[in-house]
Amino acid sequence: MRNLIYILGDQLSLNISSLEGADPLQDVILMAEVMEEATYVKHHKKKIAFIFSAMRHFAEELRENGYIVRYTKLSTADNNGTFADELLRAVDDLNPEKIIITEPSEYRVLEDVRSWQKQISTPIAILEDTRFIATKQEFSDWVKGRKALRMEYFYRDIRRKTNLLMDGKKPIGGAWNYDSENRKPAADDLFMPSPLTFQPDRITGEILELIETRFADHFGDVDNFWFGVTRQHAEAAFKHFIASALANFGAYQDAMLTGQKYLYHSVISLYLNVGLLDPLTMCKMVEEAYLNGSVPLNSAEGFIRQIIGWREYIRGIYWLKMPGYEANNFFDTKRPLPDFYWSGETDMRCMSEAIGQTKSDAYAHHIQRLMVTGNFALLIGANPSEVHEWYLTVYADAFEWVEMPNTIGMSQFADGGLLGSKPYISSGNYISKMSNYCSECKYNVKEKTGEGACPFNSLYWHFLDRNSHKLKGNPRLGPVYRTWERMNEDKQQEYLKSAENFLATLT
Ligand code: FAD
Ligand code: DLZ
Ligand code: SF4
Repeated sequence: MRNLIYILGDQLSLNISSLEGADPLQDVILMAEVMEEATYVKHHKKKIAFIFSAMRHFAEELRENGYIVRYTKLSTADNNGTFADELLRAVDDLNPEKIIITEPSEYRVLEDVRSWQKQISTPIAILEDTRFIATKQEFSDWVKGRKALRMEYFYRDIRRKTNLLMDGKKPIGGAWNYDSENRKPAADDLFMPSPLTFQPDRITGEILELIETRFADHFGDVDNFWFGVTRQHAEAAFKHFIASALANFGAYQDAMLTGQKYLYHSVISLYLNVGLLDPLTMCKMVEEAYLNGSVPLNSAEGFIRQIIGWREYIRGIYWLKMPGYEANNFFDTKRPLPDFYWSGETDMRCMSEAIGQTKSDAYAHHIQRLMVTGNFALLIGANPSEVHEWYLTVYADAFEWVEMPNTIGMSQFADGGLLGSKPYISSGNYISKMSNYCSECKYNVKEKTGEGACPFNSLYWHFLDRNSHKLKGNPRLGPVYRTWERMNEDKQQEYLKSAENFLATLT
């Protein structure tokens, strides 16, 4: 036998670099469901079901393309439970000339892969992951000589590089972004699309049974599994998004509504992150929808920016700062995450909605993650590494390279402002403006202090007051601090006392 090609659970792409030049007659592809990966955090049940099912369907796709696949199921009798053990077993059985693997997306696994050569004499080739638009090298070149690493400037370079929505050297429409048009609250009577759903087939059915027995103590519901698990599913889901939701994506990107889990979001991050969709192809489809007049520019540009801007930038930051990024704790906070992050049982309507749908569907959209659960964790002074572990556990799209900078950097400001120019914090007012949650909440968003008042209101000032030595010099927070200082002392004390009382109730 010639080469043994190892494909990991988020490398489910036919154009993955490890398959380039593969010989279906002589090479063997190795894929393995391993307990170590399924339990390094106690992933949401639907996330494990999705990944295992997508892996098994990808193995079928490879076989249909003529490849020989050695696939270890979790239930295989001699599965020793780690990537390395499965490799050693395969090498013993097959005696390959060479092992080929595309570099893992996470530092933790990359370190593991790098250590294999010490245990094995067969040469191991670790290839670059070419499925991103910017290479790691391009990102570190972009960083050189810059004082601030703001996404916007990186994004503009990638727009130029990809030529997406460009008119020569200028952005189509004359502006690089249309954020000012993209902050509308949604009304309940608007037509609400929903993502394409899929019935579990025999393969997924078998996995769902496995999850019920082997991962019963993991977070989340496994019933009503509706995710796509094949490339065809993912492509159909994305086309459905373009046809039914993209036009409104821009305007209502930041909106939240009770009972509406998805609004006009694409719900494709899970497919994209495991390799069932290709980022550049997706952006070209969105550009085409704009050029043929089906969607407005603010939506097309807004969506493309998420993919070629935020997603690529976040990956760049991860590799720039690993290892060690996870240990950042700028505010030096230690509070454990309250139990209701796992149960969803809280009187705060915004939190119970966001956590409830996280539990049922392993999904919440960006503003729920950033301005509800993330905002609350930051305001109460939760330990950022616990917050990071929560986000990594609960979302179907969560892989450390994308989750960690979003949590440690964007949401918790634990890196002290490498990624964001100020902390994403708000009082209840922002949530009230962007959602209808408050009208159904036990707390009163208009009340500033006292038992019935929205907790976000006093926590907001408590956060600013207790961190003023670290934040007061931040020019973007100047006006807020001036408002705080103008308040009379009794009022300030009322806020602080109210927040203290609330914090004392948290378990
Ligand atoms: P849409 O709103 O439809 O956006 C389209 C696509 O843009 C997404 O599918 C995603 O691929 C990309 N995108 C948008 N924003 C970001 C971003 N900030 N970073 C990277 N890509 C982005 N995204 C993940 O893919 N995995 C994570 O583990 C993850 N963890 C997050 C944790 C926190 C605290 C926060 C604030 C954000 C996190 N995000 C994460 C980013 C974002 O919330 C999700 O990508 C998005 O909600 C996925 O839903 P969607 O597919 O409907 O996205
Ligand atoms: C997330 C995940 C899970 C739950 N299980 C597996 C698995 O059993 N086998 C596998 O190859 N990949 C799995 N994954 C995805 C990996 O964690 C992902 O490929 C690595 O994080 C890459 O660094
Ligand atoms: Fe959330 Fe406060 Fe509104 Fe209740 S009143 S939903 S706690 S923002």
